[in-house]
Amino acid sequence: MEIADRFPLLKFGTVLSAASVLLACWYQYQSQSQHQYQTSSVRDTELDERLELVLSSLLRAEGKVGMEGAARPRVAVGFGGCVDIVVDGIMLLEKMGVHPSKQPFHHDFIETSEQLAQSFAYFFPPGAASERYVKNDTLFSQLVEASRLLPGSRWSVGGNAPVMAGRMAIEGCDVLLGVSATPDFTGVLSQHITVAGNTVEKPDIHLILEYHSGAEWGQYTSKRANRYIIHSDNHNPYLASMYDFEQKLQDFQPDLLVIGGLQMMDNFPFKQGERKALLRHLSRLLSSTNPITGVHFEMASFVDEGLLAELLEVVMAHADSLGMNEQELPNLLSLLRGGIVTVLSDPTPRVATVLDQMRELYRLVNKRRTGIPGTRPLTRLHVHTLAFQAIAVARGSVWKNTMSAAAKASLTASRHVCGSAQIDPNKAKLIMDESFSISQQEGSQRIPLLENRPVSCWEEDDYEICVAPVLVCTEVYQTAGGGDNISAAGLVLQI
Ligand SMILES: *[C@@H]1O[C@H](CO)[C@@H](O)[C@H](O)[C@H]1NC(C)=O
Ligand SMILES: CC(=O)N[C@H]1CO[C@H](CO)[C@@H](O)[C@@H]1O
Repeated sequence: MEIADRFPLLKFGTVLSAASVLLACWYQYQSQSQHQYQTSSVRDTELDERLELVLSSLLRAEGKVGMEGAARPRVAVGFGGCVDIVVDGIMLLEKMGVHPSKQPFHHDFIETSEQLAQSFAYFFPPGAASERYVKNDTLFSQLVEASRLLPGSRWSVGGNAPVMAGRMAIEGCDVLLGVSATPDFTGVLSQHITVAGNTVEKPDIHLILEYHSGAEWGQYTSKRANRYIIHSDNHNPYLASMYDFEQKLQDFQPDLLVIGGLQMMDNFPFKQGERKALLRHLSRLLSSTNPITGVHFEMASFVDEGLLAELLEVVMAHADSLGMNEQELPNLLSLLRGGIVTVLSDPTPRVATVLDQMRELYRLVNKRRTGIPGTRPLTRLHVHTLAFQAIAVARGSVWKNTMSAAAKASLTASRHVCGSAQIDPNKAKLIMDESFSISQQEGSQRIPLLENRPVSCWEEDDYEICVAPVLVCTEVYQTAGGGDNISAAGLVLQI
């Protein structure tokens, strides 16, 4: 049960503070763009040169670690997969006769078209990504049917695990992928990916309702481009591929094991005890993993506190490495601090804010795990945001090349969102400031962003932190799947 239903005031508070954060960002953005506008004519050439220099320096940093000649790293990735149908969200809602609701509301799952209208009205104006389970087969089938016929709709292989697996195969790894797949699905995967899992007749389908910045839906206008995802998975929540994956894992002997896609369990109507049994099984699988195999867990958008708390205890506790975005970091941290998940956070946080949150997460997670048998200390934390990449790695741990990994993660973000392997500085901007403070604490050190050495790395306590600016794509091709491509690209250079 959603905690806000039990404490209505708390929820109001959360929404209120999220709204004021968003408002603050909006003003900051407004004044920044005005500032840019006034000075742009004078600085155009200077700015272009600066972006080109940052780009060439990032490329140099990425290229410092060559994979040529080395044996292909072996990576196992689970779980789940789906077919994504990407549509224009507003067009789909209009076609379905789902009218803008006057009562925006954040529902944990969707049962009626009225709830869909309320939920969409909640996330669309701020432009916050979200993902919801539809607990009504009739409604979901109607939405899928309508999407098929919608002009401009496109299909692709989706799901966190297949996207990460795909990226790693492209980057030179041999991959074992845990997924319940149809023969068609398996057919389109890279030859370097081996599928482990049961065969299914009908794939799970995810509907990706995309909208651009400034899109209008009745009285609502979106502040930034993003997506609202709905699904009604039958296979993914049961982690059905886990058993075959587990068996093949013995022989595969991966250098790295990556777990993601567990948000498909969020708010799924399991029978009593079913979810717990599945997670117990996964927990045993992880705790019996060879200690020389690194374990990475990729966070996602979770709203079910019970699930997230359980994951923290039985799944994440076995991971040496965690990956997440700027929404998922405060969400997990908030749970670690005292137990409430956050639904909306600042979509463009400052470096200092994120680094402070990372330090706290690192400390709290390691404190919880100390002395508990079967758990591993957290030695790597990667946070991907729109403006920058930040990776913290424990000194003396197995993770290598943190500087190059941060550069590669940053370049992958630009490549993915612009939809092109070549990055065009004319389609990019830097939104990170010319220098950043490493903490919000007064008197903290400031680090300048140097164009010829854009990735900054330094040591603190028992870990090293690297921060790389992102050349933010201004002509968006695709945002969905971004986090998975970025996280996977960063990991490849660190194993
Ligand atoms: C499920 O959706 C259908 C179609 O929109 C609707 O007619 C029906 O009332 C919904 N069922 C429930 C239980 O809300
Ligand atoms: C544009 C880009 O690089 N995105 C990629 C994310 O990863 C998948 C592979 O799983 C590619 O197909 C996408 O092109």
